[in-house]
Amino acid sequence: MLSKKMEEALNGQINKEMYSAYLYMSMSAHSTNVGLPGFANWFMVQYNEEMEHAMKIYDYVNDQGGKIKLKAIDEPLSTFKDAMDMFQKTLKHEQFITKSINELVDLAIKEKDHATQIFLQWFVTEQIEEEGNDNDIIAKLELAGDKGNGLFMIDKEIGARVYAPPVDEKQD
Ligand code: OFO
Repeated sequence: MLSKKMEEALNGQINKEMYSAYLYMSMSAHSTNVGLPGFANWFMVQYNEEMEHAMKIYDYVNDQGGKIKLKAIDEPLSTFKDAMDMFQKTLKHEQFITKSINELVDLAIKEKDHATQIFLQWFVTEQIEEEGNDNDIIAKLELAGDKGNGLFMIDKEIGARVYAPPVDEKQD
């Protein structure tokens, strides 16, 4: 069972994950517009992952007998200076999400909510991977440059990213 405070905070995190999905969908559209299909693919995979994060929390709140309360999703940016700008904004956003997950863990500890603490560990680990991926691509853009041949190569490389849907853990 969730406390009201925990329930509210988890609902808030669903909104943040939905915003993340929206933001990356917007970056995907922008990448398509400027002729970067690999970046468009990468951000669309990211969009799918964010929807998965939102649904994971949604299912958890329901499983705990909590109440889902959806809120409006903020409008994301729709234009970006270049590929580097998109990834710097992505990293900054993921750092914000990491902080938000850490605050949820702090609250779960304060509330002595062991189930939610365990549930959130998946997100703590996921954020290490998310920030790591962004740092890697930023390093590549710094190294190879974010125009001409270098950009073309990175676009090709990240265009190979494939979305792997989660296996259904809920089969009893
Ligand atoms: Fe990008 O990890 Fe969820 O938001």
